[in-house]
Amino acid sequence: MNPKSQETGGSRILLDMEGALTARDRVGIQDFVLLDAFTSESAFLDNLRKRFNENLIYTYIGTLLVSVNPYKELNIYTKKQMDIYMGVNFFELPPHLYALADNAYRTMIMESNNHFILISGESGAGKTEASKKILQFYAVSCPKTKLLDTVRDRLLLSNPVLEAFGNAKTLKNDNSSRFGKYMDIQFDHQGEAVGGHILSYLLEKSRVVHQNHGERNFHIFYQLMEGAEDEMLRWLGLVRDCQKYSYLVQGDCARVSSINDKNDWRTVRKALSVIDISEGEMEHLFGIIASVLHLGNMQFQTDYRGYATLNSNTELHWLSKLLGVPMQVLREGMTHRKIEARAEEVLSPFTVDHAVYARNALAKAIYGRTFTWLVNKINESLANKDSTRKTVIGLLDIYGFEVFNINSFEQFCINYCNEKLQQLFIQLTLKSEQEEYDMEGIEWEPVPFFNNKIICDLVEEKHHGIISVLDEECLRPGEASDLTFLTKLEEKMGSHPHFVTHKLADQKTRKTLQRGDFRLLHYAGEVTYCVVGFLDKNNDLLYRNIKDVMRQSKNSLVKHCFPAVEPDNKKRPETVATQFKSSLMGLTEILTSKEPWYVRCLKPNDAKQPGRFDDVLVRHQVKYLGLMEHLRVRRAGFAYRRRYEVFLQRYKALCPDTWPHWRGDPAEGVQMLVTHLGYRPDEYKMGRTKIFIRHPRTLFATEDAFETCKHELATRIQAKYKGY
Ligand code: AD9
Ligand code: MG
Repeated sequence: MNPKSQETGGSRILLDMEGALTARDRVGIQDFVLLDAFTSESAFLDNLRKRFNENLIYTYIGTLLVSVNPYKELNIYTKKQMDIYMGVNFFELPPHLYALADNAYRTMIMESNNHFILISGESGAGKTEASKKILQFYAVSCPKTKLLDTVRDRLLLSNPVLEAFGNAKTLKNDNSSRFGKYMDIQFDHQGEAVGGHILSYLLEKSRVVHQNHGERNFHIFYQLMEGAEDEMLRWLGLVRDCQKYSYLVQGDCARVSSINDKNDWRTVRKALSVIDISEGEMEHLFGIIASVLHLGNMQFQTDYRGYATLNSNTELHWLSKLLGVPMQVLREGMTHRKIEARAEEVLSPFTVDHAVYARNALAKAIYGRTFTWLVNKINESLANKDSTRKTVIGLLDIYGFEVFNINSFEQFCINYCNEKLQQLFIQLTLKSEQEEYDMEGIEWEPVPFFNNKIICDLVEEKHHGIISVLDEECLRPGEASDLTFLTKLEEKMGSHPHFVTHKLADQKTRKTLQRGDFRLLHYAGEVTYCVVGFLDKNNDLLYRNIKDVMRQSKNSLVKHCFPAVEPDNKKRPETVATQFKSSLMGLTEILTSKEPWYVRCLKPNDAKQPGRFDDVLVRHQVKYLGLMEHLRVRRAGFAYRRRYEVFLQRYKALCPDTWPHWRGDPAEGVQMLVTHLGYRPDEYKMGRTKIFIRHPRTLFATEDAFETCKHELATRIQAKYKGY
């Protein structure tokens, strides 16, 4: 433990809290749990607002951290601040991300186990910023005995790279994550960051070919256009003008005041080389980005037979060069598909609509596969070759819940993912907390809460959920359509309390729905989804002969992305939604095997402005994130619990009756120990297998006493052996 906390006795903690009390009227309270009279939503909100107005954006509910996006730079993320928070217990300093990060880190070291930090909140609430700050804290503040600067640089610089390729400006957030990211930071037994591993989840590929008004494509396209040297652009066959590229103009907002694409380009270039992407690979990588833009400009016209032909050879020329495929092969691939007829393969020409569809599918596939390649490259560079046992802290930063005027398959997946994370949160906190008290025979008042499992089931249940119905329709090509999908949903989900359509709705609600819509009542609010495109996006079909064309590429990166034997070369590859569902199940498994920490991010206003705290908006988030329920459970319950054996093993030196060995029943030993330490009866309860401690401060005082005891023991041993 840090020397700072050795100086800090339990009484000092209490003094600090009293100090906080006197300042309460101005700056609010830093932990909702520790103070009385905080049970109403309005009081909760008052406290958040007060603190927000004082630039105090963090508040605790026990060990959960609530964060309100300040939408302005605060001077609280400096190296000095990091040093202050290193090794100091919760509640000794104002709430901070660093305190949470540091406590997770120290618990990991102390207990040799794995942890994760779940960062949640809606789009624009500050999840990605929080995850970056935590990563910086670990990279900068952890001990450095070996020369592992490269690992730290790589951990940090993986961020700008993935953001360039996986983030974009949306109407909600100028730097919106369009993929989910789970990152393990690996630590060795000395607590040094020695490696990392990233898992990415469902990139929103459709953005490559289509953006809504006011939104952009992925940042990397604009960075390349703004930042690349003239010579590079010439080599890629590009001109420095976004307006010339069909895939970049649809949103009509290539420039964003909060984004400096030119600077970001420099950062990304540098970062790519730090994560071990060679010059040759970079050439291929930007060749692919440029080829996506050329694909977007490829135009077709109808020939005299009604089939698609290419308008010009310009794009074909550049594509052939950049993708390393002969022009003729590419031309054929873009305008025909191969079909099998009587054991023979014949070429069937596309109509213009078909050709545009195939072109967009190729652009999405190339981009999506390149993104996967990039994640793998980053993982190679973060991999720790040393085989000794490591513990990890996982950081989860995923796309937040979002509602637009028109919501499609992408929002359906994103919101489903948030629904799953909320379910996990409920399971790990509210539900399991209550179950544990029951199991341990601890008396307490159960807290009612809304369990969103019903919505998760509606989406994902085998044979009955929305995803199953969607997959069934995807199995009936030619017969099924987005509208037959909707009809099937109406048949199957008709009476579900969280599902409604135009046909099923009462008169009042019907007015708010179109015929091609279905509405889900999510935990975070209702979202109306337009079914158009659901089948297509779920199938994510790429014609086989286009894949064959890509396989002939001379470009090693393209070849890598389109291997001769595809991993999903089964008869019928899994649909996008089903793959996503499985990957989320995998994520849940990863997370449930670790110790959780939570950061709940709140968005103070929809205008992305500093200093504005919109009560209605924040109240809604407080409600759906279940913060009040969490507070009630925390207030009714016990902040810490330890198995008797673990507790006794750690603190037995503090009591002459349990030191050095306690041979009796561990529960009796713990009882003896806490009586000796002077725990008041209302401070703890003895369960069947664990001791439950009401306030963290009680445990901290014990921990401090333990540190002092260790220190004294070490001094005594030193003195004893001095003479030898
Ligand atoms: V999304 O679900 O990926 O669309 P996030 O990740 O929750 O969303 P993000 O972290 O990207 O939101 O934050 C949005 C913007 O708010 C950032 O670009 C910053 O401009 C601003 N922000 C967020 N957190 C902070 C902060 N702690 N300090 C200053 C912040 N600005
Ligand atoms: Mg984000």
